[in-house]
Amino acid sequence: MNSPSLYQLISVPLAVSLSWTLLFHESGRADPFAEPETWARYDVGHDGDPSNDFVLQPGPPGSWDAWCYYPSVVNVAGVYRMWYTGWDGSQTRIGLATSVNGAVWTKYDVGSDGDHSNDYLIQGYGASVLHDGGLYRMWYGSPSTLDMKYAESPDGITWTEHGTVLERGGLGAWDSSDCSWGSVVKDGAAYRMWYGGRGPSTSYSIGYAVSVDGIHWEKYDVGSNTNPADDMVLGAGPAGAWDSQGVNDPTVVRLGNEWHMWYQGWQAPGQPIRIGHATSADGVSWVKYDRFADADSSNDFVLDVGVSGAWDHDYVWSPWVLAEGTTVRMWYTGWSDTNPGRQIGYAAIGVIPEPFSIAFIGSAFVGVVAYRFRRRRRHGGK
Ligand SMILES: [Ca+2]
Ligand SMILES: [Ca+2]
Ligand SMILES: [Ca+2]
Ligand SMILES: [Ca+2]
Repeated sequence: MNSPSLYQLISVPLAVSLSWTLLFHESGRADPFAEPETWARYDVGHDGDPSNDFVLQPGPPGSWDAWCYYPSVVNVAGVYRMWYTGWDGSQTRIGLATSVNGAVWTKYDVGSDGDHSNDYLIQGYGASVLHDGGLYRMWYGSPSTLDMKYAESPDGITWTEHGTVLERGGLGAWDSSDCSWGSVVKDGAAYRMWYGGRGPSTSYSIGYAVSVDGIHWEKYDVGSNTNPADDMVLGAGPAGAWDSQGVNDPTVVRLGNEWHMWYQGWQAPGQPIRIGHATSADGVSWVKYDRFADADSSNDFVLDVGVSGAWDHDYVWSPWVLAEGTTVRMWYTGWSDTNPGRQIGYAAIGVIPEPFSIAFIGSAFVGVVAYRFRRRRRHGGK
């Protein structure tokens, strides 16, 4: 599986068209890069009430999507399509919802029968979908084998499964117990995947694989030592860090000449799960964002849990990010013990789209959210 030629093939530097910085300057906004990176949550109902701010309604109790989580979103011709995971208490399946603004979603009615009980498309969890060459292509977790399967669809609705394309590592590998939670990006002639995994005695970390066709993948060998124990490219932070116990569920986009990853991290059982951000020039060496530039890694998450009473007061995780012009959008999973299902929320940064500016969260923002993607060398992303 170790083919240097494959890496040589995809290591050609990307052409950088219009830089992210330039886009913001051309937008005419004042100081859009001030710290800290601050995401605006969408206020469902425009009522200032954070208890109702999930954008995808869960199905009825016992239904296939009584929990809704792990969103993957693409924008095709101005319509957002979200594949999300549903849970009925015993199994995970993937369904589809559509939206024209990212905030108001309509679930796809399989069979056009008004019956929601059959509205799932495929067994699995944690989809990553690309619209690629007229096809929808999905990489997703296999509930039975905890590795990565692949499926194709002409319309995003009817899927043909092709089985496992990324297997768990062997004995001693960092990802010998779980190898899923992917984010696949097409980059010229190459496909790049960042994915979550763990071993029997290791916490979740994030690895990297490349492919020329999206089907045959080669895991990246960190250290070029043929040792799969050290092949994670982003790991838990040091003691005291907000993500000291593990990281998972990456979503990766390219902005300017850098890769940007948002991911979930956590400190300890019972502590919040939050969302953080890292950047990389090559997809392998990642630098975690140092919020407030204070070399203190306890505060480096970029999306904190919601306020008391919010629908997402206890955990926020599984981000999915789309960068579109001067707006970066995030859909994410949230949970609170007063709202015990799993639901999907929506946040944005940059030039905030219209749904946010109508009646945004108190006085926190006035149309534009200031932020900055800083690069601070800290603990090397591992
Ligand atoms: Ca609200
Ligand atoms: Ca139906
Ligand atoms: Ca290695
Ligand atoms: Ca910090």
